[in-house]
Amino acid sequence: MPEALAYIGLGSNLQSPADQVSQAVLELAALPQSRLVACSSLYGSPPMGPSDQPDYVNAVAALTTGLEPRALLEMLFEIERRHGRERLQRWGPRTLDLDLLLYDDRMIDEAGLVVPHPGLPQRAFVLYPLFEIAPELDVPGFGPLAALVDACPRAGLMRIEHAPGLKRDLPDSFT
Ligand code: A4P
Ligand code: MG
Repeated sequence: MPEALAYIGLGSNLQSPADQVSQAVLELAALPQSRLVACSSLYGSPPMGPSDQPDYVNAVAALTTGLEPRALLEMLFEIERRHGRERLQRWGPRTLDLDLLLYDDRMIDEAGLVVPHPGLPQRAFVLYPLFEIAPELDVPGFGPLAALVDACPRAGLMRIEHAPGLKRDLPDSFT
């Protein structure tokens, strides 16, 4: 089947968040029928939701993939499980959260799978890293990414590291 371009949001605020996110990027790169084509810097961000939890590390990765959206989502859950993810509290702390942000220009609204991810348009920790790797992007149903970024305050979001470890650890096919 033809390849799609998918964007994945990564977030962690437990057990060495930067390492969790960096490791997860490598696991995304290793998914079947898929190739990592871009990855943002890591960003530190204050928690959205309950404030009695540590700050988050967030990033966005881009994959070309032959996997259908459902199959890709299942593999994201599998990576979350490998990182010891427990679903305890909505918007609560987590070792790893992977969100399927975009899948080509598809709009999907099914039980358990909504694309574009509903949080995307108003979350600085998604919009800014996404803009770093895809400044020209149009978000289906929401318009130019640049306009969404302009309308969204940074809310304490800070770039902390430039795609750490990637050059060292990624296969040669990553250019
Ligand atoms: N789901 C539907 N569509 C999607 C999609 N496109 N990608 C469903 C991923 N999952 C999707 O997710 C709940 C359900 O969403 C899943 O069963 C899946 O089928 P979850 O990750 O188990 O639940 P959650 O994370 O507790 O709730 P929610 O509303 O998804 O939270 P978010 O949006 O994941 O936010 N603060 C900062 N600074 N940075 C963060 O990354 N993250 C969260 C969690 C809270 N605060 C944060 C951050
Ligand atoms: Mg989630």
